[in-house]
Amino acid sequence: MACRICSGRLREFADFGRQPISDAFVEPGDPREEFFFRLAVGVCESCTMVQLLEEVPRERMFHEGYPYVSSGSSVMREHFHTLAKRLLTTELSGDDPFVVELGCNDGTMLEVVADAGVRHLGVEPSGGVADLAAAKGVRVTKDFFEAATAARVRAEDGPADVIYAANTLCHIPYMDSILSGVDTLLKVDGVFVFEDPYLADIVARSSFDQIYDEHFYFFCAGSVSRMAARHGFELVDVERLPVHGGEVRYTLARIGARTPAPAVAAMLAEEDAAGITRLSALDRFAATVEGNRDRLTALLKGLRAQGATIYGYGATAKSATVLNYCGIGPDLLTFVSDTTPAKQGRLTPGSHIPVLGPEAFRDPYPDYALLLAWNHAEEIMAKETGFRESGGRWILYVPDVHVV
Ligand code: DWN
Ligand code: SAH
Ligand code: ZN
Repeated sequence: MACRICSGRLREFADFGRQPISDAFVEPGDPREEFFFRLAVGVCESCTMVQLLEEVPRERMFHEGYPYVSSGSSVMREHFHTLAKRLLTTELSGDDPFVVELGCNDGTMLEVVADAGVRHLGVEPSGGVADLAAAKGVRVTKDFFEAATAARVRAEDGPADVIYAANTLCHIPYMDSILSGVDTLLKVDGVFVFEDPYLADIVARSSFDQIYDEHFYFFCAGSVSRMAARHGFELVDVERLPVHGGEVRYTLARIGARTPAPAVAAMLAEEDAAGITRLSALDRFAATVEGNRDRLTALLKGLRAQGATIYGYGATAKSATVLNYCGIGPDLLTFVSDTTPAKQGRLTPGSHIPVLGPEAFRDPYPDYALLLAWNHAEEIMAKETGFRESGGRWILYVPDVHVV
């Protein structure tokens, strides 16, 4: 396959084998066969964009039954509320400003904009979560954002002051259509702000489970600035974020419209010095990941052989990669605890471990819990102090396999 951004040659550096749709939790007894694809990742020799080598059709992932809700973490709710207030104070102009969010999910960010009485629109193809947003008073259209959607919104609502997307842009392979859509919809001096997992953090922390069907691109400042330039945009600001294991918030504006902040050049220089998109660095990442996979599997098997009970914590989309790549099934994890109603009572995709509500985690506590939602470690450990008090221990595999 050629680079989805520039058609350059892709060099594969990691292969996670046959993987299911990460958010397709299986109804017990459902006779339909699961869909599998080859999860492999490569880097473009020309534009340095890191990307998946196989693309899963979008309707298989994002549909009426898409289960993930942004509001499942109190830290993320706070994160989006803070961001929304910042956009409202810094990015709006004129007497009737307009804010657009791509992938607004259950409206966790836009509810603040709606409550402020500011004109807005969420573009969200997954119908179930879009309904949750609408129930909060958020105006939402159930569509995939692309060039045609942008043209329609522009015709109906006029141009946007700001287009925002969290953990969504990296999910969308068809970037030409997206960026030409942003060009159509954005005011002349408007900004496109998006935040996604940062390649440098993934490599530094060996957080290989950020790689799954939905995460098609792994951005860094270098690849994003080249991608932006193809459509007449430039990177004018970057900000590192602690959420989801390390992300960057990128701000794009039309070339020449804004003076780039010093943080942009600093991040570009840092990336060059570290060589994060060099094949040698990415090969090293892949080798580390293989070692961590072997250590994690050996640890879980050893504990089970001693008679220890182990539950999983957080039926994340990410965990599809860990569970299927490491061959972890119901023989090793009794069940996975998760607060999301749409995941409970179902089985994890491919690995078929039951998902139960958080009350099952406490009744009784296991000896060990594999923290699949490691990106929410602080929030979860603060909430589950009873588990540690009962003598339970957490198993983590990012940045390496360890027990706390
Ligand atoms: O990029 C994406 C991110 C934003 O969300 C999407 N492609 C899909 C999804 O990825 P994920 O499922 O890996 O995200 P999280 O936020 O790591 O998922 C956390 C899971 O853990 C949720 O299913 C909710 C659950 N949870 C829980 O059971 N107890 C979370 C918290 C904080 C808790 O206390
Ligand atoms: N922004 C939320 C949700 C991230 S999950 C958060 O950060 O928590 C990714 C979301 O992107 C899903 O809700 C999915 O339905 C949506 N999505 C996928 N493709 C899209 C597209 N082309 N346009 C708009 N949203 C899209
Ligand atoms: Zn390329």
